[in-house]
Parts: sequence; C-alpha cells; structure tokens
Amino acid sequence: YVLKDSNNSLDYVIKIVKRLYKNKKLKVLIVDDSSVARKFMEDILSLHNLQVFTAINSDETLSILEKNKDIKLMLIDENMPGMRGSDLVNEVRKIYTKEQMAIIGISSYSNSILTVEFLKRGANDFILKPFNKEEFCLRVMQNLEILEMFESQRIYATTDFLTGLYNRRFLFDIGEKLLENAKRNNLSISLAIIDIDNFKYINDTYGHLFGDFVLKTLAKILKDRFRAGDIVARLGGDEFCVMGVMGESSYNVFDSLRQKVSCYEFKDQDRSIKITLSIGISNRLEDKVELMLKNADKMLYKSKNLGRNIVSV
Ligand code: GH3
Repeated sequence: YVLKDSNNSLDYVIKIVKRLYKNKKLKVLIVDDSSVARKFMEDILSLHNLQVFTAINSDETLSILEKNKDIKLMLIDENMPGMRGSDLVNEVRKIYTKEQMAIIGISSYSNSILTVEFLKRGANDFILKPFNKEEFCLRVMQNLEILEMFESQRIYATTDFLTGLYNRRFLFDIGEKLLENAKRNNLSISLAIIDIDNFKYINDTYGHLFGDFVLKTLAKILKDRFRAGDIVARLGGDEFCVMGVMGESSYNVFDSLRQKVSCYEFKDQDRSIKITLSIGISNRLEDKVELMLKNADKMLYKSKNLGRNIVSV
C-alpha cells in the first residue's frame, strides 16, 4: 500500500498546521471502507496535532459531521458500499463550502474521468492509491494552507484590526441581511451609534497608546454586553455601532450601558480614568443600513449638543 517511506515531510506539515491554527487541534475525517487504508492515513495524521475521525460509509460520515461542525479536511475514498465517494462529496458540499472545508478524493483506479468527477462535485484535490506518505502529507498541508488563506482573507475583510470587532464594511453586509430578515418576520431593529466623549483629549493627555487601550477595553465591554445575534462593530475612530432586535426597550438598553461605562475605571499600571459616552439611536426600520446610520447620527449629534453623556432616540 505504501510505495515509499517519507522523509521528515510530516513534521514539516505538522509545524505548518500548528502555526496556521495556533496549536488548536484540527479535525480531519477519513472516509474509507478499507480498514488498511483507514489505519494508514489515521496513523500518519494522528501522530501529532490532528484529531482524526474515521467513517466507513456515507451515513456514518453525515452523523460525524453533524456532531463535529468544525472538521477542516475530509479524505474520501471513491469505492464504498451504498454511495460513491464522489456523490458523497456532492452531499457534503451542500453543507460546507470550499472556504470552510477541504476535501481530497481518493481512489485506487488511475482513471482521469474519476478525477474529473470528484473535482466537478466539489473536491479540492484528488489522490490516487497507492500513494506514499510524503505525497499524502504534502497534499494535506497544501489544502490546509489554502483553507487558512481563505480564513485570513475573511478575517481581514470583516474585522477591525485594533478591537477585533466587525469593521464598517462588514456591518453594511450583515446589517443588510438583518434588515431583510426583520422585514420578513415583522421584527423591529434598533441601530445605535456610540461615541466616546472628548476622546481627542484622552489621546492628547495620556498618549495614543492609552487611547488605543481605551478603545479595545470599550470594545470588549460592548461585546460582552450584547447578545450573540446582535451586531457590534467599530465604525472608525472613537465611534462604535450596535444593531439588533431591541424594540421599545432600546433606550433602556443603551442608557444602562452609558451608566455602566461612566462608572468603569479604564486603568493600566500608570493611570486610571473614567470616560463618558454619547449615544444616538434609530428605531425606524429602513431598507438600508446607511439610512439607519444617518438617522442614528442625527440623534448622536443631539446628544453631543445637549452636553454629552446622554442617549437620544
Ligand atoms: P466629541 O466628544 O465631540 O466626539 O469629541 P472627540 O474628541 O471625542 O472627537 P473627535 O472626533 O474630535 O476626536 C476623535 C479622535 O480619535 C481623533 C483621532 O485622532 C482619534 N482616533 C481615531 N482613531 C484612533 C485610533 O485608532 N486610536 C487612537 N488612540 N485614537 C484614534
């Protein structure tokens, strides 16, 4: 079954996998009805930091996937009782995109039509038996690397670098989906702009680094305060945005946030300060996030004009 023993490719693979996924145990699923083949692949992959699952048919595969939604890579053999491997790829692709999971098709027949079948149904790669450890490792590594590239691109595109919150661009993307869903289900959506009062003074007095610390700490307070279904984003500078289903209670939600933050001590080893927030809320459901932001911005302007540390709706 094994053509040639590998050199130290596996260590190289594991090193890369550890770097890419920051030592998190990656999950891999092997689907093959041959116990020899399963053992061969399982032994290689589980040597180090990969958590390996095995299945012998499509039913077992789908049940493992149901329980383990974070499987990163699947190796699927073509010849299995019940369902062909390439058909199983088709099924798995209804659940996972290529950006979420890599699939490598495996078969012992050197048949180019089969390769095409696997790729057409959504496999990222294809490998013919018998294969050697080195080729096996390199293909696993390459596919995990590509997956990581997708993941880092996704993070760059959606996340604010300083605070780790969603960025303005992504707020527009998911905000629009939230609005569509609210319209369909007759839900009321609130959008609030939260702005730190006199933030320039904090930067000028305590330095830009301390200013960054205040922004990061406030971001964490916001993230902890709101529900998983709410959107918390940094609009830019010292402005944040929260969008979610709050209805009539939106004023109370944001006023209690305002009070909580005004009592909180932002302290590092050298100093401890308190800050206040001005908040503007828009409760009128619009088609576009941009319009809701515009309405909330008018209310924020009102809060600033009324003397700051105020919520307007
Ligand atoms: P107001 O109460 O009227 O909102 O006044 P303000 O000083 O909070 O608002 P202003 O818009 O004048 O100042 C915001 C400051 O935020 C100016 C800018 O240099 C600073 N800033 C923007 N981005 C960052 C950042 O990423 N880190 C730090 N430390 N400061 C930032």
